[in-house]
Amino acid sequence: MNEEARVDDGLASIGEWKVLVIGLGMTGRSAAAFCAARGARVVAVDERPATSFGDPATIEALTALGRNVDIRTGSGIPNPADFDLVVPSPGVPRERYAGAPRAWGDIELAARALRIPLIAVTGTNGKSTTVRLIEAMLRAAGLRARAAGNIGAPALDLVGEALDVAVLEVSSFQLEAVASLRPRVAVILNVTPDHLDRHGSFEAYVDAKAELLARQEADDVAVLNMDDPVVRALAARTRARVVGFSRRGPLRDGASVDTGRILLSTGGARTEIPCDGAFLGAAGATGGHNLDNVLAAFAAVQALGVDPRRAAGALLDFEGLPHRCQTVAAAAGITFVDDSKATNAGAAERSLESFAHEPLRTLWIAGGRTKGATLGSLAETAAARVREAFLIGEAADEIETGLDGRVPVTRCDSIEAAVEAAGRAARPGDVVLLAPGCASFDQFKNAEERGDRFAAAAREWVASRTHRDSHGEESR
Ligand code: UMA
Ligand code: ADP
Repeated sequence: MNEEARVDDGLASIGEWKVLVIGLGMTGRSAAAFCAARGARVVAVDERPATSFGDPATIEALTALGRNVDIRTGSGIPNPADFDLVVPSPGVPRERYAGAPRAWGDIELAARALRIPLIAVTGTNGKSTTVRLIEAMLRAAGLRARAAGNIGAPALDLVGEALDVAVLEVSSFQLEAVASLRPRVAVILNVTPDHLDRHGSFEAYVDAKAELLARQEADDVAVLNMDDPVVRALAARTRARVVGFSRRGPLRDGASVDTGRILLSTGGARTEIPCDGAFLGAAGATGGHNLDNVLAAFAAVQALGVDPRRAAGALLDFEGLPHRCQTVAAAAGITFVDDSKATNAGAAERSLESFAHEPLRTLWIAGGRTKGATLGSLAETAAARVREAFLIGEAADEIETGLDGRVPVTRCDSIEAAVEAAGRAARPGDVVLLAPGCASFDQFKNAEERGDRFAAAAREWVASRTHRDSHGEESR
């Protein structure tokens, strides 16, 4: 069946269906509105009571839905088998809608409705940064591009927009509820243990990520990280043309680096991009993971037929995203870096590698809520690079046990106490790095709030230090 016919079939029937939307967060609200606008009879349910939807904008959005949608809050989930289609929100695990005749998440609905090429990005870390890079690069090349998905704007928001290309950030949760998703360009950045509490095992987590490639065909492109053995192995699970990226060496078909240049090789032709774009330079300077994101983004836009030299213009004013390795305060040679979005061991390890150029110059603030994975090689990296760890939250015991006496540990009740203690221990040339390696939900609303609290405490420390210094008082 050709792509157009399949798309029409899927969405033409929705008007005759009973649809169950589970969850009334941003995804559920967008999905309920989308299905109701196409004539479906929609029941939208959230297990939270109505009283917990306190934010006026959310209540307004729910009220607007109410005209066409049967909204049930604080109630159990009806039998999925009684509906033609179930649209689970990403936070809803599979077993909650077992027995549904069809389970299409918002990404699946959007993929059916959007008649433009999709670039879809997944991976354990770097998705949001890469998606924003790709969006900026496509725009620099003159295309109408917009990013959505797990980045924080529902994919269905893109339907009806005048766009040439959609850039979707897709999480492993969202990939549990796809059926026909076939991105023109699929990007997999890296896969290291995360969300194992939800998926049950690393293998199941990898399988979810592989869904992005599963229905691609020979005229599609899979952009894969050749430096990551798990991702490299996924090449065997797609029919798409594989384009690699690597920081370690040149590739026949893909993106790599050479001194001062990015090399893009495709079908025997080679394009060289000088590393003089500001973000390119910064990515190179930290030596690290952002270079992966830049390489992946170049490979993705080139796969869509965009001239990478035009796209490179976007890197001049791309500043990276907040809470990802962001310097938030500095004084007396001591730098405070907010990498609150490092919510798993893999991201925290890359972070320690980026900032600890000299061994033992890093004072590391870590901890929070774990997601079922162990520290793994993060413990060795910390032992080699961290002078002292300041542990917060539920996971403090587990991290201290994992470090096994190789790094001195101070327990702190709050992030403010951790900044204070790290500030006391800091010497000129040190980095106080928040790279928690854990989710934030034990002590904060989200990772953004955790990062903001860290930054505020760091600025306060800097202000009081400057005050003490200017009054000639003892600073330590
Ligand atoms: N709910 C139920 N029953 C359940 C589970 C949830 O009723 O079994 C209800 C909750 O009470 C709540 C609603 O569902 O009211 C929340 O749904 P949700 O958790 O799916 O959240 P959304 O607001 O729809 O946001 C989701 C993503 N959330 C999750 O994956 C948990 C957002 O990613 C994403 O930005 C948004 O869709 C738009 O695509 C967040 C995230 O943490 C940022 N993602 C994970 C990550 O990046 O690591 C995967
Ligand atoms: P995601 O959307 O996958 O969570 P982000 O771009 O928001 O990715 O970054 C999340 C965390 O991962 C941050 O701590 C960031 O410093 C780190 N990070 C970014 N890119 C990479 C990468 N390519 N590899 C490993 N870690 C990365």
